[in-house]
Amino acid sequence: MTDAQTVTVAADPAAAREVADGLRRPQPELPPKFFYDERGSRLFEDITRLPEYYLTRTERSLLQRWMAAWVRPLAPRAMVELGAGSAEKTTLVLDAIAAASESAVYVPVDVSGDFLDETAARIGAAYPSIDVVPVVADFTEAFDLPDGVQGPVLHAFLGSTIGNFAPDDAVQLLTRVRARMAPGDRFLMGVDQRKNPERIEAAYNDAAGVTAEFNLNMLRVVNTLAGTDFVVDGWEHRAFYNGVDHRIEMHLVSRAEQTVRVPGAGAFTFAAGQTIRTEISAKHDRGSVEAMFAAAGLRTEHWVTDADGLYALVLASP
Ligand code: AVJ
Repeated sequence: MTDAQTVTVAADPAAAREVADGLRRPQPELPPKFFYDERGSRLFEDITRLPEYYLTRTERSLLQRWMAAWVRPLAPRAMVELGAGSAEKTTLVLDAIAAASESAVYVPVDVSGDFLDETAARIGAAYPSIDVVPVVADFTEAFDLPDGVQGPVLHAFLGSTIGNFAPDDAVQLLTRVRARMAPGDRFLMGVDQRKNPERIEAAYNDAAGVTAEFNLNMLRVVNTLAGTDFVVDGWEHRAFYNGVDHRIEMHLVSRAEQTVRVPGAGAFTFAAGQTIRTEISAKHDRGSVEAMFAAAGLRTEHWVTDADGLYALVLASP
C-alpha cells in the first residue's frame, strides 16, 4: 500500500494494552490472532498449499474419508466452527451435514470479519439447505451463539488450531465448548501429531518463504490495530521445534537494537537477536489429547489418523 492509499484507522487502546502486556513478558510475545487480517488470512491460505505444509491436505483427506460415517448418525441441525477462516475444509463437513439433515445452520466464528463475510456468501450460495450465520468474535474469549441454534450441534475445531494454546488455555477453551454441549452434540477436532522434528520444522520454514512473510505480516497488523511503529524490515522469521513442550515456536528476531512505541504504554527496546514469540503450535498424540479431554469433560468416540500417522481427527462426546 502506498502512503496515498493509506487509510488511517484509529488505534484501539485495548489492542495497544494487549500488545504492551505481551511485550512486557520475560519472553516477549504477541498473540497469534494478530496474524489474521485479510492479507494474513490469504498468506495462511497459501501456506496450506505449500509442499512442506502437510497438515491441511492430510486433514482434508481424513475428512473426506470419515465425515459421512461420523455425521450420518448425528444428523446435526447446526455446526459451530471455531476459527473458520476461509472454511475450505468446512465444505467436507457441510457436504456430510447436507446429506444427513434436511436443514441446518452453519455458524462460522472468526476474528477476521472481511474473510468471514466472503466465506458466508460463498457457503450460503453453495448449500441451499444450510443457513449461514457468521459470528465475528475472538473465540479465545467467551462469546454468544446466535439465537435459534438448535441441536444436535456439531462443534468443530479444525486445522490443528488447538496447537496454538498452552495446555491450561487449551483445557479452558475445551471446557467452554463442553459447557455448551447437550448429550446429542459432538465435538470434532483435527490435531497435528508428534513426529520427526525435522519434518515439522520444514512445515514452518518453507523454501518459498511464505511462512516468513506470514510471520512478519503480524507486525503490520499490530501497527494498524494498536498504533505501534514496528519497522517490518527490522525483524526476521525463526521457527523451531521445542521437544520439551512438543511444540513449534515461531518468533520474530530483532535484526539490531531498536525501539518500538506502543500508544499509552511507552517504548520497548529490543536488543539485536532478541525475539518476540508470535505463535506456539503444539503437537499431540492420543494420550495428550485425551488428557485435555478428561480435564474438560469430553470423551473420545472416534480417533483416526492417516496411514503415516501425521495427523489425527477426533470426534468427542460430552
Ligand atoms: C492455523 C494454527 C494450525 O500452527 O500450523 C501455519 C498456523 N503458522 N504456519 C499452525 C501456522 C505457521 C497453523 N494453525
